[in-house]
Amino acid sequence: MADLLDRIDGPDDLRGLDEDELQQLAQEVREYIIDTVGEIGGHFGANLGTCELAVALHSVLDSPRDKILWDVGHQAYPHKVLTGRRDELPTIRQYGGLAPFCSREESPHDIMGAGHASTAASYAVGIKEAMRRRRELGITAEGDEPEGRVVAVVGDGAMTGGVNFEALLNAGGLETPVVIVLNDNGMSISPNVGALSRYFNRLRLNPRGWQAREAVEAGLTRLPAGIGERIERLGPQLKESIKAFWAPGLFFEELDVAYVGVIDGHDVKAIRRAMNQALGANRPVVVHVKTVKGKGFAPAEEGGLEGMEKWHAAKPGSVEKGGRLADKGAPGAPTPPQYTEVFGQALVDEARADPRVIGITAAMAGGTGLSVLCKELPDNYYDVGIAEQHAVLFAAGLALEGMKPVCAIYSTFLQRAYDQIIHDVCLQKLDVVFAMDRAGLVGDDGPTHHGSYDISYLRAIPNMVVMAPRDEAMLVHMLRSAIAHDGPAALRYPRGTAVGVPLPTRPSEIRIGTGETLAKGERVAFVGYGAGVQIALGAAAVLRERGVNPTVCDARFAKPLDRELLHSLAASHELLVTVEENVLAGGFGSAVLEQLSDSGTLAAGPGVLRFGLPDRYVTHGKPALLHEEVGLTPERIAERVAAALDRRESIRSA
Ligand SMILES: Cc1ncc(C[n+]2csc(CCOP(=O)(O)OP(=O)(O)O)c2C)c(N)n1
Repeated sequence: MADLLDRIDGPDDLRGLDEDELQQLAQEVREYIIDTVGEIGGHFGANLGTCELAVALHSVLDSPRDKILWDVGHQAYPHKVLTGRRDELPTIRQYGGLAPFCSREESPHDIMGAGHASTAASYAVGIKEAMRRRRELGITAEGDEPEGRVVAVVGDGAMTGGVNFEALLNAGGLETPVVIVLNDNGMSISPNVGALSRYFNRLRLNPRGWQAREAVEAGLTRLPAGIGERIERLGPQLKESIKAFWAPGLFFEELDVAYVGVIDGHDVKAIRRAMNQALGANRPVVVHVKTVKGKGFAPAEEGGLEGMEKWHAAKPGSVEKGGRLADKGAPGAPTPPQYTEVFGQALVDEARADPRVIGITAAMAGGTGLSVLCKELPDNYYDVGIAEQHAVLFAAGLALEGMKPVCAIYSTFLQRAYDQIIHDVCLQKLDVVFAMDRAGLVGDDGPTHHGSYDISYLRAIPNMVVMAPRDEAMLVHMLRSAIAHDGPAALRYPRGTAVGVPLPTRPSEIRIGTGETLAKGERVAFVGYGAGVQIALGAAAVLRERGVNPTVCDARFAKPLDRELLHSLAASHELLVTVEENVLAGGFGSAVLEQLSDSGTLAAGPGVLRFGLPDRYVTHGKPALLHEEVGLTPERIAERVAAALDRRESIRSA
């Protein structure tokens, strides 16, 4: 019954609809998302929660002249559907299909690109200030008048990110008239945490209408028989505590940001009314909207916190048309465990052996495997919210007092905490371990989430040890080694299924800065790093079929490098081939080149070929397709190595 949705080719088509029809349209968008995303997989629960919000915002605002910014963008599917991308929704997150988050290249209605949380409010303040400047300077393009309005939609999880507060403080200070819609469903991916989340809960459970601070202040002095004046006389403190009781959202009001709430986020009419009020104010306003993650999909909505967490994203084929759960069929042959799982269990084992070991996540308990630690040893576990910078500083604090913190943060999100790693952990030589899941190409989540840079950004830092396991057994050994090492140490491992080797019953420490030779051969020496070792082993196998028998080594460390191993390989082979899943710029291969060059080995020694990620953002799609696109497959590498050997041969014989 997509009567209305079929007619919506862009936000302009919403103009002719009355509020009942808008409400119906939101439900049609929801059903379409359940059917589509339930089948192909993708972000799910958050999108079912924003159907009414997207319809209401697009009906009140005039996008793209007015700017609607979706923080993270994982909840922007209804927005995509309403802005001309309805028919392409079945391609979302797939190679060549719609982007997983908002993308400036994809649509003029996607005002900012994102994927990482807590950025929208800052963009909003910048955009609105630029609009003001342009008006003042007379730089307005035709059709730009009147000045656009700016609305950022920020989840209660994303609100906990520190940079979001930097934006609010700036907006309050400048009195920039932006509207921040607080999309509050009580959930981050897992249940939201921290004092702010508790505050939102209190507001949600006890909404007192939408009084703004001015109304309460006026009300206080209008109390009967001079009570108001008496309150005034009793002093500012009592006045403040009475206001705090009567004025919801005082927290924001105190930052000079007006507050409107709590609004039912599934009532289009109510959202439109609140938005019109907020957009009319000449100062920043937070509109607090209460939504349900997974709204309209029973397993999420009725499954409590667990249901909502489980349906943050839908697996492909998990929902059939009409919202029924798909029959999973008989279980297949057992597959190797996920790296995430192996890490989670290994950390539990470490914490059991040494209670000083503490696991820290920034709102990614499930994604990092730390939910097992949370369940089994809750005293050794912290979720700090979407607050990567704080996570690292918090770890530094723990380390200063003799704890052994392990920051389990995806490679891509650790980028947020770069200064803390340099300035607060490495310079201070603190005993903090960084465990980076999702290193390398992550697949469907695309360029905002690929872990493409950590080797480069970490190996530049003094005192840091940088390592990567080639399989799940080595992951267990490396976690042990990182915890045992006195100083900062980082390990990276990829998303997805591990190799399938047996796990050690007891982890052993690996000597820092030592590589390992896996196969001895001649002419070509592959030096793999992390997941690159498996690719190197594959390439060597292809070359063996062509009559070349390469040496294969696992470097294990990008810093410090195993210089002895490198120099002996350089002395005995024509070609050194490095393989890594990181940008080539500054990565592991660069480290090898630097070492060989600095030691004078390069001039007289072997050729060096480096394989890794190119100097461009790699798109989204299944990892196999992406590996093919960037040439990081055993076959493609073997081809290039064989060609390089042939070239050397012909030069020699010329
Ligand atoms: C910097 C950063 N850290 C972690 C994440 C992973 N992440 C994606 S969505 C999400 C939850 C966001 O919660 P909220 O803003 O409340 O949105 P909801 O999904 O509840 O609608 C998290 C933690 C991220 N995208 N960016």
